[in-house]
Amino acid sequence: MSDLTAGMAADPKPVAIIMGSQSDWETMRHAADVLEALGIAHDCRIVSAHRTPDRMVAFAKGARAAGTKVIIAGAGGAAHLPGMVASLTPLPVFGVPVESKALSGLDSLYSIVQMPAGIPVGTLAIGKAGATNAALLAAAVLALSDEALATRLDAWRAARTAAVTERPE
Ligand code: RP5
Repeated sequence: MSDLTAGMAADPKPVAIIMGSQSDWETMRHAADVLEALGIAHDCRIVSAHRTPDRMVAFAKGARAAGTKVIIAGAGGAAHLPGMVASLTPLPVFGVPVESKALSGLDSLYSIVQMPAGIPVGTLAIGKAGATNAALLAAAVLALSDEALATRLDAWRAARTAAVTERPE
């Protein structure tokens, strides 16, 4: 276990949200909000594939031993973080393409979604919708072995259904 993940083992959190930059937090905070609402412990970290590659390797190699079950990785532009992390851990990795200034996130999406066969990254939509849905997918995975969480997730979904009015107001 690395220095980076050593602290995580004492207080294991099933979901790790990582992002390439502080600037990604505006998007990735929506994943954290959903996990918070569902009562899922999570850890949020800035892990850049090109600015802090050693941190990325230490995180990815130590994540399973640290008790992480699912990784949500957000990045923008040449967004190699989710794929690199997926190559270093057997844990499921959900990638969130962050909307970029230059190409509105299409660059991020293409960088994340086109993984060659053998190293999967579950790729979500660009931006807030993707971050939100990454958290919901992580919750669904964890709910397979956690009945209490499955009940909370059902309630969360039922509340969303109930919030849809029959006619516009
Ligand atoms: C990527 O470059 C990050 O994931 C971010 O989306 C993008 C821009 O980063 P900053 O220049 O805002 O730090 O590595």
